[in-house]
Amino acid sequence: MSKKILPLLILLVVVCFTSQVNSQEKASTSLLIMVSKPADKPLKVGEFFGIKFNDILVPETVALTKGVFKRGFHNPNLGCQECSRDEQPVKEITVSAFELGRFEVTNAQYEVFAKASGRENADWVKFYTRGKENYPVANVSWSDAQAYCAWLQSITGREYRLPTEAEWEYAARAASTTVYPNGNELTGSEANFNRSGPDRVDKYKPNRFGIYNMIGNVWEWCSDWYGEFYYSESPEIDPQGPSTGQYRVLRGGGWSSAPDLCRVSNRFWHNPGFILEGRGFRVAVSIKKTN
Ligand SMILES: [Ca+2]
Repeated sequence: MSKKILPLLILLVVVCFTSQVNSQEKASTSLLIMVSKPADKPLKVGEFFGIKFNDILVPETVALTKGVFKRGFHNPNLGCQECSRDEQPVKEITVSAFELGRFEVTNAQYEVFAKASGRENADWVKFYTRGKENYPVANVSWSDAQAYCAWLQSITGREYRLPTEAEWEYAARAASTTVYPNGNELTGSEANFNRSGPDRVDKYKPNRFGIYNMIGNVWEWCSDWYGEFYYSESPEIDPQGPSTGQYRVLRGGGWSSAPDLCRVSNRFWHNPGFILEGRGFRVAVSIKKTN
């Protein structure tokens, strides 16, 4: 009898052990899903966009390969009213591989930093409504955005920073050569513009690179100083903007912008301390070159 029972006992132990391992794997996976829910799916209370680094919520990024694109306004025959000479001349620009936030930085992500750095009572809070954790952080200055990136760098050891203007346009175009990423017109089903407030960071379809809301929702701070004539003199590989200046660049237009301001080549600027409701940002991460 014992010869018959022994194999059954062994089988039972193996089944129990396997079940425990599977449940641990499932628990681990569900923890990951909790913070990196696929976009366009409803989030439950307490679920936030982002990934966890040592249990700290940080933005999810998309790795972009090195590429070449034509920077500037390519379509002068369209008679754009808002196009200015700062979008000329059109040049082929090479951008090295880098990572860019899949979404604009959210209130939930920024709040972690605000608590850690004592900025809980700063201007961004005046615009932050509870329940809007997955909306873009707004009312933040270029200096606030820089401080957030520096904090991310300090806790992760990764080179978080703001994207350059060239990186921003490369990612926003996603290989397009038109006025907007999907053509020469922009419709209300593609982006949040001409409206009264922000939308959740995954509200509209992503572009060809899998990145959301490059156009509209919040204007996005870039790392560069603004230079009106910079496109005439800039290097063609990884331009970083003028070495000095008075204003920092913003791109993409925001929820209250007219469509012309949301053109993918449009350039805007503010003092680095300037704060307004429709201004936010997304992060970039440098990829170390191996050669
Ligand atoms: Ca945006």
